Amino acid sequence: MEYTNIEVQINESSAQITMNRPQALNALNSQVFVELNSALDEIEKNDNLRALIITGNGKAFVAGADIGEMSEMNEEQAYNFAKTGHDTFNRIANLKIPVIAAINGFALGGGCEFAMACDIRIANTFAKFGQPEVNLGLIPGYCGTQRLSRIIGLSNALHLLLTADMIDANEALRLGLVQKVTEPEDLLNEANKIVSKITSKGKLAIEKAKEVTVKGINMDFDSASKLEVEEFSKLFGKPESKEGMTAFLEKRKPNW
Ligand code: CO8
Repeated sequence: MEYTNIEVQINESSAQITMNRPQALNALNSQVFVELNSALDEIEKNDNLRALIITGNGKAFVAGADIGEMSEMNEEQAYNFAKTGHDTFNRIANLKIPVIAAINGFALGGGCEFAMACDIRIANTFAKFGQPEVNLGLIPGYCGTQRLSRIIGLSNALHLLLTADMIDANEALRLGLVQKVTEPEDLLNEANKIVSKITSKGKLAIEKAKEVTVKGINMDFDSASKLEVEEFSKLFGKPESKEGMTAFLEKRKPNW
């Protein structure tokens, strides 16, 4: 597919999606979701990929769902638009490979929800976060009510959701919404450093560490513990763990 609202870069072992609708601060409209899903198809099919970076062009990561498009919607259309966002972001959250959001500017409303569907978030000092939907007489519709409270806790989430306050990158770091803050020129370097660390580990171990953690947070504790034991023990039947442990004992780097 030819992309006009996003850029997709496939490297040897990682991919990057750059949101590229800067004239509308990368706002999410129906066409953006079509392109995002097509990029995800491409990424899912490529077994060489070990990590995905998502970032934005211009002064926004994503400034939310497209308010112009939403203003024309009836209830049914809004339901479908919200469902498309849920499905797309759940796809990202459940992607086998880790996803790093490199947040270069505004991450508001649907943009903050997009970032929260990613596994790790780093931000530059220009980044701003918030769930301003109540300013529009709306609530988050891409799972922000659920992901925000799981990431920063119930009261911190309600504080942001109910006041629509916009917070800067350092406040986001303090709340645990992002894991690192960088200078603007260092953002992608830092994201790629994380990618390099991830790609130096066992491929299956990385996939399973993500899968069990992401699935587990939405399960009851006993079921999630059971899932961990099952997936942990299955790794002992794989050459990757044999090589990892042997390499440690032989005081050498694993040859995955
Ligand atoms: N949708 C559409 N266009 C947008 C959006 C948006 N979310 N954000 C910015 N733009 C456009 C502006 O309209 C403007 O266009 P134009 O130049 O044609 O007038 C252009 O981008 C540049 O924006 P500004 O001139 O406003 O730039 P500023 O630097 O002055 O301000 C802000 C930046 C503070 C980010 C400001 O643009 C803003 O407040 N944007 C809206 C932020 C917002 O409210 N986001 C939440 C939207 S609601 C949402 O995301 C719900 C998600 C769930 C949806 C469920 C589906 C039904």
